[in-house]
Amino acid sequence: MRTLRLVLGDQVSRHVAALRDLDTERDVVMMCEVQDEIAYVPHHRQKIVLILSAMRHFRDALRREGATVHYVTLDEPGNSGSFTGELKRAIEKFTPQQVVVTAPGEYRVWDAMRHWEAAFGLPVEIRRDDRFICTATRFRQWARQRQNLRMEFFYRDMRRETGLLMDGDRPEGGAWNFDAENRKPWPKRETPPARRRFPPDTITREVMALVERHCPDTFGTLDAFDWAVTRQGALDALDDFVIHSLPFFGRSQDAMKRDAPFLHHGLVSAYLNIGLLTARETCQRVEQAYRDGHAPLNAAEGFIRQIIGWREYIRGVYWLKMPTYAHGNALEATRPLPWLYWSGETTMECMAQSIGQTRDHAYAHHIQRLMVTGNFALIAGIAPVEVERWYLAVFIDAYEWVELPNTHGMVLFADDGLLSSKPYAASGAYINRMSDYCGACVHDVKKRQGDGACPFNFLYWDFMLRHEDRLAHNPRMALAYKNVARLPPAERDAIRAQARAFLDDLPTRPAP
Ligand code: FAD
Ligand code: DLZ
Ligand code: SF4
Repeated sequence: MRTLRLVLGDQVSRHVAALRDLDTERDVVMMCEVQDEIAYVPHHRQKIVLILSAMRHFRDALRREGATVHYVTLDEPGNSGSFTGELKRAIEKFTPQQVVVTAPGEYRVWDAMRHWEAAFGLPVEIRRDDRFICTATRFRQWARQRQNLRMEFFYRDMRRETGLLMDGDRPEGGAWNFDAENRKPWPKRETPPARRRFPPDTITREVMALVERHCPDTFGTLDAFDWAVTRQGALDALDDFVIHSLPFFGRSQDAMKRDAPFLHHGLVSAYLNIGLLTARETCQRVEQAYRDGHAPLNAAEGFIRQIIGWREYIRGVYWLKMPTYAHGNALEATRPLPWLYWSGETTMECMAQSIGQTRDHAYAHHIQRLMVTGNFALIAGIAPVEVERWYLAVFIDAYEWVELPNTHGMVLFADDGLLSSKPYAASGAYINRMSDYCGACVHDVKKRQGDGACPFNFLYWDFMLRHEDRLAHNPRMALAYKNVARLPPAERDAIRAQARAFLDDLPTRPAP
C-alpha cells in the first residue's frame, strides 16, 4: 500500500486536498469517529449527527467509486478515541509508505498533527486546505501592510482576485457595497418561506440512535433534524435558497421574527464548513442568479460579501493570531455564563427565542448571535472563555476557526479592537427596531431602569458606565458617551444597582 489518506469530519469533499491524487487501486482512505472530537465541547446533538452522517455517506460514495476506505465507527471495539490513536492503529494495520492529510480547521488539531511525522517515523504530508480562497500566507502579507485589519479592504481584494461581481476592474454597479439598501425589519404581513427539509434517511437514523445512546445529556434536541447530509442534498439546499430567498437576502439579513428561525438566510454555513459546498461555487451560483435577473445586486453582493469577505477574513485572523488570540480579555469580563444559555429559561423574549430555536435546530442567524445572545454576554460582562465554549458547542456550523474571532473579537471585544473598531453594545432599542420580540415580552423596552425595565437597557447603560475610562475616547463611541454624560448621578446609581442585582440573581450551574 502506498498512501494512507486521512479525511477529517469537516473535510467530506471529493475535492479536498488529501484526495486530489487518490489512487483507488493502491491507497487507503481513512476516516474515524472519535470520542475526543465528540467531547471537546458539549456539541449540540444535531451537529454530531450531521458530521457523523455526512462522514458515513461520504465513505459510501468513495467506496462506490472503488476506493478502499478504512472507517472506524464510534462504538467499534478498540477505538482509541483520538485522531492520533486511530492513525497509529491504521499505520500498524496497513504499513503505508506515507500519510497524506489536509490541514485541519482548528489549531488544536494542527498542534497534534505536526508531531505525527516524528511520532510515527514516516512522512506525513499536511496539505494546504484549498477550499479557502485566501491562504494564510496571503492573509499575513495583507495584514502586514495594514495599521488595522478592517474587512472592507480585504473584501475588495477578494472581489478582484475571484472576479466575482466585477465589471472589468470595477465593481459591478459602480459600488463595492450596497448595504444602504439592506437591513430592514421583517415586513409585518409577510410569511417567511418554508425551508427545504431533508428528512433523515437510514444512515442518519442509525447515527441518531447512536448519538442518543452515546450523548444522552448534551444540549439540543434531535426531533427536528432535517439538515442535508450529502453533497447532492447540500446543492439542493443551495438551490432552494437561491430560488426562494436570495432576492430578499439583503433586505431581511438583520431582521428577527418570533417563531421564524430561518427567514431569508442561506442556511449554508454548515455545508460550507464541512466540505459539502465550496465557497467559490456557492458565490458563483449567486452571481449567476443576479446576472440572470433573478436577484437584485444588493442581495447578491450582500451575500457574496459574507462569504468571500467575512468568512475568509475571519479565518485569516484566526490563523494569523493563534494560539495567543484566545487568551485576551480586554474588558476584564469575569462573570460565569448564566444557566439560561443552556436552558433557554428566561423572561427575556429575545433570549428565549434565540436560545429556544438553537436548542431545536442548532441554528440562529447572524444578528441573533451578534445582537441578542452576544450582546447580552458583552454587556453582562461574561467571561470570554465561557461564552466561546457555548458558541462552539451549540451551532451546527461551529468550528473554532470561525467561531472564535466572531465571539472573542466581534462580539466580546476581548481582543481590544483588533477585529472591530468598537464594541457592538446596544440597548433594547436595537432589538425592538429589528424584531417583533419586545411586543411579546414582559419587560418594557422603553424603560431604562426601574420596575419592569428591559434588562438590555440597564445592562447597556451599566456597561457604558463601567467602561467609560477605556471607551469614552474612542471616536466611534463619542455620540453614545454624550448620552451617558446626560445621565443624572442618581440615575447612574440606580442603573448600577439594578444591573448588579439582576446579574447576581441569574442562576449559574456548572456547564454540561
Ligand atoms: P447567511 O446569513 O445566509 O450568510 C451566508 C454565509 O456567509 C454564511 O453561511 C457564512 O458562511 C458566511 N458568513 C456570514 N457572516 C459570517 C461571519 N461573521 N463569519 C464567517 N462567515 C460568515 N459562522 C460559522 O460558520 N460558524 C460559527 O461557528 C460561527 N459563529 C459565530 C459566532 C458569533 C458570535 C457570530 C456573531 C457569528 C458567527 N458565525 C459563525 C457567523 C454567522 O452567524 C453564520 O455564518 C451564519 O449565521 C450562518 O447561517 P447562514 O448560512 O444562514 O448564513
Ligand atoms: C466536530 C466533529 C465531531 C463532533 N466528531 C468528529 C469525528 O468523530 N471524527 C472526525 O473526523 N471529525 C469530527 N468532528 C470534526 C473535527 O472536530 C474537525 O475535523 C476538527 O475540529 C478539525 O477542524
Ligand atoms: Fe429583549 Fe428587552 Fe425586547 Fe424583552 S423588551 S424582548 S428583553 S429587548
